[in-house]
Amino acid sequence: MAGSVDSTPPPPDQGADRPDVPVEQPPQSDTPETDAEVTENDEETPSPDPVQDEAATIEPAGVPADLTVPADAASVALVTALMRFREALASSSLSLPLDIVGAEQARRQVRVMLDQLDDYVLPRLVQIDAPVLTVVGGSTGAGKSTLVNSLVGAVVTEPGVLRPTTRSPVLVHNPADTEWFTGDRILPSLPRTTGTTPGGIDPGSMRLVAADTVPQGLAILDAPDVDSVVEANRDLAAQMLSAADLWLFVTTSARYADAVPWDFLKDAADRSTAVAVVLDRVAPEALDDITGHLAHMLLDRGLGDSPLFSIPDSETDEQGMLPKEVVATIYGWLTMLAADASARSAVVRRTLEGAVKQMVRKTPALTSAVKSQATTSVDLRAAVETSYARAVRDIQRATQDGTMLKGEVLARWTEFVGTGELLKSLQSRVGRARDWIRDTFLGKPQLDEQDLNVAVESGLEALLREHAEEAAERAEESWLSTTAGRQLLTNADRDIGRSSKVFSTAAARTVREWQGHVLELVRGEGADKRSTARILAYGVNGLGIALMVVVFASTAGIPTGAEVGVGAGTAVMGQKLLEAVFGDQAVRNLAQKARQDLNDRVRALMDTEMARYLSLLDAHPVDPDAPRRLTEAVRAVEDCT
Ligand SMILES: Nc1nc2c(ncn2[C@@H]2O[C@H](COP(=O)(O)OP(=O)(O)O)[C@@H](O)[C@H]2O)c(=O)[nH]1
Ligand SMILES: [Mg+2]
Repeated sequence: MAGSVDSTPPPPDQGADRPDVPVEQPPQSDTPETDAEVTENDEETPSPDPVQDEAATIEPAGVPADLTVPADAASVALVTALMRFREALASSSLSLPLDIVGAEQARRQVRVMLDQLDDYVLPRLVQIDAPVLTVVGGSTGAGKSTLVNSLVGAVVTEPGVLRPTTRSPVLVHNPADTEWFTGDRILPSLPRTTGTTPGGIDPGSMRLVAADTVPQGLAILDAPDVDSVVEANRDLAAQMLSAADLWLFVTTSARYADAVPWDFLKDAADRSTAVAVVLDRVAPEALDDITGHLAHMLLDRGLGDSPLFSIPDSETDEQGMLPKEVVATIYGWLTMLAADASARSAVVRRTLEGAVKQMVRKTPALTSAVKSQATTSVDLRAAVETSYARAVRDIQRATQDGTMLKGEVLARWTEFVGTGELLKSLQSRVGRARDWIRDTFLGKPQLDEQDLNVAVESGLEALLREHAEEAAERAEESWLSTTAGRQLLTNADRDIGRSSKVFSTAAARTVREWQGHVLELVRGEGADKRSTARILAYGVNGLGIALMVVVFASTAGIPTGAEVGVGAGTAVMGQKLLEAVFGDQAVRNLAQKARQDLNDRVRALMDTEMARYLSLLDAHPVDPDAPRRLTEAVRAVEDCT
């Protein structure tokens, strides 16, 4: 509900604290009146009776139902392109999760662009006839609120020394323009409050005040200080300035060279926003010097065509207002602007086009920031994958090149197959090994394979553990060497640089399951009766162990004759034993299958270990397609401008 302020200054006893005057506005036409004459209240609404000022308020009619999309095809195309661009922007904001160089800036850029599209560009394009929003901006104490009150001729916004930092921004408009502002057409993130009492305390909302001294077709927004000590207020000030059709930038003769306002003015110049500058509290004798200098500064910074107004230093009255005559020029200028449809449209189009062009200009840098995210994410993943792939490869090698046939495994195996006799037999007459094997094993299926099994188990487990440790360590190291990697590791288990807590158990299970699978292979191979009989004769466990030994010696080569050494040589016995039972080809197949199965299990085991790293990365997803979408979307916008 918009409060209303009379054009005539209120009598002293009523003051500015007059309660809300209930007013209901007629639905806004598509093309608001261009002349500044005050529109009277709708006749359906009883004229406010001064005696019944505190009567119940009437709900405002809300957003105009007939939102108009600009009729010309070019504008429609631009709106469509900008909506797509908005979508691409919103999705790229999700694709900036990694703290790499330029990420924070890019995130900010996305926020600023989204705000600007929502707060200004899209609503403005869709409703090109909406009143010109003049945002009064500047540093703390520059005199913004005083100027707004003096222009409106009533205390609508709180000036003063008290300076509450959490004060809601105030938007003053003509009563006939109410409908343009009550809805969420512009600055949709700010809920509206109404009422004429200045100094609302909710900084997250915007107070609407209807005043018939403000010409129809133009609204004045008293924004928070651009240099407020409260960050939220500074952000809000920036957001409001980017929602402005026109900036009325207030500065004082003492502070016009301050850096912060010029950062904003520079941004306005970059964006070709329409800006008018108000130089406040100028001592008459310094007027020429200071305005000359300021005009020069504006020219230097690309704002040479901005109107420059000066307000001579004057006493404020008991309501804190400046004398009418000192603000008359600004008031006259604003009124003229409001009354002139083509001047208004020129201001709006200039700021609108400037905003769109600035977005187009700034997008490539944003796109490359999004691209860097994707590259970084790929790099981080690759570092981890490489580390674990190496572990898998190393284990694969060590389980085939004879490495496993050392120590305890070798000792148990030689114990199992016997040493001296067999070796001698192999060395002198390899061809007779088969006979020996038959003689040795036949009828002794209950040989104690248990020890050997345990030795294989613990040997393999130790191998897996060693490589899992190394992989984890390498992965952590590589992540620690990058900013984004360090960021991901902050959410990690402290022990991520080591194999996981459950690794030992998982590795033991993997080995046991592989051993089980090897036995299955052996059992499954004896399909015909003859081999079944032999398998029974030699024992499934014994044959299974022989197969494991063959696997462990796969790439070591099966030596013959004089080359036979202790490690690889003992594998020959396994090979011969299996060949005696299954035949050469079958043994090759069995060994191949057993090897493949071991590799698959090792890979699965390491994948689980690696998943600890990848899940950290997956918690920061980057869409690799985001840069392309952004580029295409901005190109479409560019084509419309
Ligand atoms: N004498 C004098 N005081 C002013 C003038 N403009 C602002 N002030 C005072 O300066 C203080 C800050 O003004 P205010 O309008 O609140 O500044 P804002 O922070 O930019 O909104 C208040 O005490 C005002 O009364 C002026 O032109 N002349
Ligand atoms: Mg103020």
